[in-house]
Amino acid sequence: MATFEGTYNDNTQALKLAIVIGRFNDLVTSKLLAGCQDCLRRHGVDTDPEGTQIDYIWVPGCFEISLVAKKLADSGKYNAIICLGAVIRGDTPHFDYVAAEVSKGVAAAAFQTGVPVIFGVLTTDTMQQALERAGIKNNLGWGYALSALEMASLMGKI
Ligand code: INI
Repeated sequence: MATFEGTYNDNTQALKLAIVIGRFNDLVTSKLLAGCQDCLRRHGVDTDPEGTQIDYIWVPGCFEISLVAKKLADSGKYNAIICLGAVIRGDTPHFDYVAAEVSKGVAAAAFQTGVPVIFGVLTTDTMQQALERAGIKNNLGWGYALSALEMASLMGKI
């Protein structure tokens, strides 16, 4: 029997990635994107929007992310897709609907297509908590990029 593991530096200059970003709460999502790009650049990926390795797709909000992620995954063009969004709890149940749909939808896009689709969506109670996770303390965008690199590598091995 064997052990399979993805790595972070597996021919990264040949990867094709898509990043889907929700414009809602873009104070947060643009910071997640910057963290994501920083990580990818440091692992050898060309993050230039005019380059050949990453397509960037902005959508209105998290609710729209899954549809676009599924369409991108269906195209067969990408080794991994990273979804970035921020759902912040307000005074109404809206948060619950949006958070539930995006989490189910991202999982379904990956499961139905076999393409890694990374769930880079913050779900927090406050804007402060979201900003802390988007760079004030830590930038989770970095980790989402690492997950994409690892899964793209792993899917090529198993
Ligand atoms: N979209 C988000 O990305 N984050 C949110 O916190 C949010 N809230 O709370 O309303 C949100 N709503 C918009 C939603 O994603 C859709 O864009 C909109 O409903 C149109 O379909």
